Amino acid sequence: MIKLPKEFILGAATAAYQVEGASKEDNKGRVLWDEFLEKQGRFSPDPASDFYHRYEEDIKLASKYGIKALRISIAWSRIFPSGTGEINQLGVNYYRNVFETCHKYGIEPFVTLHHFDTPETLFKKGDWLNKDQIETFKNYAAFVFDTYHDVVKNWITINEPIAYVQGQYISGAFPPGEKYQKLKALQAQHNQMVAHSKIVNLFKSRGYEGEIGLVHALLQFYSIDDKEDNHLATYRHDTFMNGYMLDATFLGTYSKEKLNVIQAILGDEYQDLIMTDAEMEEIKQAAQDLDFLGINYYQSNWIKHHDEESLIHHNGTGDKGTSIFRLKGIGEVVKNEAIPTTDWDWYIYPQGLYDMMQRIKEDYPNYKKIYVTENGLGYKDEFNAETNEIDDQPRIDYIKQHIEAISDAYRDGINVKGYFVWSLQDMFSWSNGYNKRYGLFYIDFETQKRYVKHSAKWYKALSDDIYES
Ligand code: BGP
Repeated sequence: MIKLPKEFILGAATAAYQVEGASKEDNKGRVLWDEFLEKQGRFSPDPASDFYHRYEEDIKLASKYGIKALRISIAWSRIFPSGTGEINQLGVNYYRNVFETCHKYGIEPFVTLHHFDTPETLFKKGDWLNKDQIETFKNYAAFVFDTYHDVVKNWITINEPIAYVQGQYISGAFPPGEKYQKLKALQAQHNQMVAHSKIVNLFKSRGYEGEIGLVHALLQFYSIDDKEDNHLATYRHDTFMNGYMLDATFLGTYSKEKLNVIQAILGDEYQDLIMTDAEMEEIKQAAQDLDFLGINYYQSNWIKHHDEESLIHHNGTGDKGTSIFRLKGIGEVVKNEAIPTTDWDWYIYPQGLYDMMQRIKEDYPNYKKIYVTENGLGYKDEFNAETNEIDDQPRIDYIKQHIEAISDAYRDGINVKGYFVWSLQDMFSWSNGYNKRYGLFYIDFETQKRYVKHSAKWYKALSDDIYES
């Protein structure tokens, strides 16, 4: 049975580039994706869900279906089209309107500053590999805090440092499309942690009202069997994907054990990983002051040792069974026939979410609060043209099982205070396009008409029912 505290927030999540469309409107600056998608020729980011023009309709729908909070990201390049310098007042006004509209309908905005959409000018200078971007990001954040602190009280610095750079430098599914570049991935993660920390420290030192957190993509990794080398591979894989970032987030340093693993992964390249004392000071300070961790959890993986050449195939089409993930010296993701998967080969395993929250509590007892900031099912929804209905029972089952895991975690003493379903409405998926739908609300991308899925109705009923009396 699901029982959660009265203050538990049931919300939904979105990201600017995935919902707004209007990528060339009102002086918006280009981002790293624009050229990449143009060259690829598979998908257009326009009009996506046309949230730029239809935000009021979507926020109103959200409110009608019991949603209390909405995760929205600000497109940095709507405010600073070149990442820095000149400010675009139209972008500034747009987000104020969005936040005020949230309040009009009784919805609390949770606002992410960076959700996979670095401005193109900065991307061309190296993105997070360029340490100068840290200061530029801080200036953008300072402007945003000053401008919206009256209407936004919950901030997220960066969305998923690991997933972003993994797409950029490991799987190649994100621009610039490089593969197996472990040093770049680790350096860019560290630099994001410095950027995140500087923003937290700025927010706290200026005394803004509200809370600030960081969102990590956390998959739980399990060894495929009891063999020692597979256990070791699982630890390496976990350190690369989770442990390295979690240490920085909560310990404010990289523990000796994690650094040993990173050193083993990088070999001679380890000496090229640059972390300065001044950066580590920022990280240490932010770890003490962080208000919450956002966990984006979709799946778990089973791992075995892999010492052959790296080979990754990203299933971006929904052709079940086509994923390959083998990273030399780290590990291989192997099939676990006992666990169901989605058409994109994502393992459906709610226990992994519970285990991850327990791990945070045990390994990092100084954590203050957890929100599950993304969780949902990517699914090829079928629209019934006769009834205009979308029966997405598998999504309902998925969400229910994961909220049950959260309820269990809360019962077991974990301070988890909110759940944001990914996603509010169907939208553009970075490397999968438009057939991988997540929304509570169906969008006909031709007409932009919204339809209420069965999951939205179920979510509404849940919102009336889950709270402890
Ligand atoms: C997270 C991102 C989201 C969203 C989600 C689903 O990593 O923060 O932006 O895209 O994953 O992923 P996908 O769209 O690849 O299915």
